[in-house]
Amino acid sequence: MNIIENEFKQSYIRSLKITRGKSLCNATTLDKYLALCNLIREYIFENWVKTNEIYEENSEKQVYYFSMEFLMGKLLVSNLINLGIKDICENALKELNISLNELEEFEDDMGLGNGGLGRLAACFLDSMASIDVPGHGIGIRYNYGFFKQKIVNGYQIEHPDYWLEKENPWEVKRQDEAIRVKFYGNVKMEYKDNKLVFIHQDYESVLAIPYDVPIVGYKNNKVNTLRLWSVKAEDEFDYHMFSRGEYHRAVENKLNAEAICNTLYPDDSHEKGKLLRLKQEYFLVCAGVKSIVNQYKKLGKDLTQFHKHIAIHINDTHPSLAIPELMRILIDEEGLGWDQAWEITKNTISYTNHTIMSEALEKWDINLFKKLLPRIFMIIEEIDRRFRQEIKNTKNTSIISDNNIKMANLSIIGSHSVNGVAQLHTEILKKKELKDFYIIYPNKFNNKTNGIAHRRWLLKCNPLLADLISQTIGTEWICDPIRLVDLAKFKKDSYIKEKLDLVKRNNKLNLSKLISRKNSINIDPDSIFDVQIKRIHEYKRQTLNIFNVIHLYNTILENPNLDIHPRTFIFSGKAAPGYFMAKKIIKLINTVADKINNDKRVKDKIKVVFMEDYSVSLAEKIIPACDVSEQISTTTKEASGTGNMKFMMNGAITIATLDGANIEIAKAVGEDNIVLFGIRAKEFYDLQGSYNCLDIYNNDLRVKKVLDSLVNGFLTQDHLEFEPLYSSIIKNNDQYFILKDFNSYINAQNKIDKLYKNKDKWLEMAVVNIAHSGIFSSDNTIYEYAKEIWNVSCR
Ligand code: GPQ
Repeated sequence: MNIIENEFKQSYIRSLKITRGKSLCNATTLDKYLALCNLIREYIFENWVKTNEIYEENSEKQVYYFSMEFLMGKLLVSNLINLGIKDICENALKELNISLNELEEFEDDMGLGNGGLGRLAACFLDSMASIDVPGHGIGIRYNYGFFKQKIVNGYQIEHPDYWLEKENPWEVKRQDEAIRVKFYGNVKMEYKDNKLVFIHQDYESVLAIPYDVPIVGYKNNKVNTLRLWSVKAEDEFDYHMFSRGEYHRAVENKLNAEAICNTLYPDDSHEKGKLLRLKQEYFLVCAGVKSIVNQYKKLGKDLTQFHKHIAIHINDTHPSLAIPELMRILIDEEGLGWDQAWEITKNTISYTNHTIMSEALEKWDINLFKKLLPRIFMIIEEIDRRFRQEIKNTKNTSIISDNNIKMANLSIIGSHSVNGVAQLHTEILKKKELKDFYIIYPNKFNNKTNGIAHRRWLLKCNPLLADLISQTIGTEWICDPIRLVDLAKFKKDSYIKEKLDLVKRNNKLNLSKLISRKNSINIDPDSIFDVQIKRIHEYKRQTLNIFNVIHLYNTILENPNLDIHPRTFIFSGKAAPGYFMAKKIIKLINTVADKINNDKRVKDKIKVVFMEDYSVSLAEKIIPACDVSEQISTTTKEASGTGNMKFMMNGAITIATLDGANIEIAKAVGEDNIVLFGIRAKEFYDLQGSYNCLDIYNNDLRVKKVLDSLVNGFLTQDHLEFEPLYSSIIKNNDQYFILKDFNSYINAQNKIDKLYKNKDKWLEMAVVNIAHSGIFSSDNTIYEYAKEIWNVSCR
């Protein structure tokens, strides 16, 4: 053991003593875990203070990334890696008979997000800190994160995720920086010194309390901040009621007020128009913007130059009230005129659109809105009025219409940049969904293809592969992911390919063990691991995947000697609690799994596994073990996808539709190194109106057999169980083109089987995929945001 490890050991024992009051021999897992976190905090805080000093001294422009979701996962090991002390720590702990792995397992996931959008925000924080962008997250500290999923009899059951049960060692509460947030009431207008002023009165207010989480850059001594806001009822309003003897109402009011931060809405890409959600959105924006303005003024800077020092980015429209809120502060509190405030606001704010699906587009009923946020409503009305005055035809572009406020329209009008998240998505925004806006503001629109934090999604989650890569091409790729391309030279190198095969086999063995523990299913680590893990959604087409499995099962029953390489189909993902069809899809997967896994006639040629409670940390275990990455959404529907990037980076071969970032992945690796299938965007649009899915159902016997098996008792005695899935396809004329793409998908799957049988070719494809995954690091994405949207410094 070297000196540094020895020092770490001593410091750790000291930390146990002074932060937990324990010695090693009577420390529990909680003590051991918290003592380690507390020690690491010390290292982090040193750099946190220094980073903030540098930002202030150099007066650097700061970026604030506003998001209702930050799906951070676990922080312990990622912090160790970024500090550059993981090995030291791991070895020192080993000396003390403590397993770092076990402590990592003990940590709760910070699951403050639903899926892609929230995880993107987390990846962006990692990259901003690591490439020296002065960029911070602003979010909500939900008491309950994304629900925990249990599978009971094949059905999803939701349980609360109380992630704060153990104290959270990664946050610092700063109640002295609380912000007052006002709801309801009315606005009085009066003239003061010949100027019209707006006074918000008779409001109800709550306090927003910030909790700061340090975001550690990779070995660059930079530590940025994720500021999460929690809520506290105002003491005085309790006090008045208590003194009037209205005890119960006072307590009720307090609980009501504090409900704002209780739970994350679990409906991914689906907007529900609920009052509490609107409260959450305004709460985030009001507290976030005000604290930025406070800090800005504290530094003595001139408010008219605000946009030159501050960039505010809104992650989808959820934080779009930042626009009227900044206007309100500049006008009502700082006394600026409308035009000047408007220029500052537009130049401060930029907006990312993450979907074109109409059910996800946020709109608020004006009556509900006006009541909750009277002053903000007035400002939105005025923005809309001025827009209508300036633009002639505003049929699709006005902010207020049909008694609704359209948040995407507000976001576009009130910002200087609007971006989509993959090339196809941005093209669809410009040419179709937001065409009328593109005509008005051609220069606002731009593309920023999503990316992933390659340090978490390769270096951390797949250490064996990371080591192999570093031994082969050096370690530059860790800070400069494009360098992964140097691996391409080795695609014919049998030594490297053999090693890669061993790494994959090892990861598959580990996952097999986990599946055996969790699902009590024994799977063959030498089978093809075919994986679809993501939110359960009709457009993501888990149904198409399971239809192929049923078809394959039918084929094996007809031909027991079918020559295929054994395959394990792995699924994981959560359905929104109120999404009936998605829950049926989970039940269908589990029903098919039960039937096939227990049918001796299948002779282990195929197995189906549904892993419960999908999360960031579970993804970190599944992805390194994957051979086939399922990215099979209906074309035009998946704005980008980011799981697709994680899989290719870990050497999986993608089976994909030409949708979202799949198209760019195909371009990067070449069509020989990905398996594409299905209709393309043009055909998708051309087919609208002319397609009839019954033509396929009646003419393709395989399709008929699969669909009928949902309702004829083949899968389950209960003929009604899957009837809704069956009839939704038929009644909605196969809205997601499952039947349309079926044949093409089956052929693609057969192609995968053939390719895998040539192991040498397969490994070559895997090398090419890893080599070309570097462009999908969020470091690159953030680099482009920094240069082209935010105009801030970076490495
Ligand atoms: N996305 Cl609008 C979400 O995860 N949640 C949402 O509410 C919306 C979008 C996803 C989108 O479906 C994926 O295609 C993207 O890759 C991801 O956002 C990040 O941009």
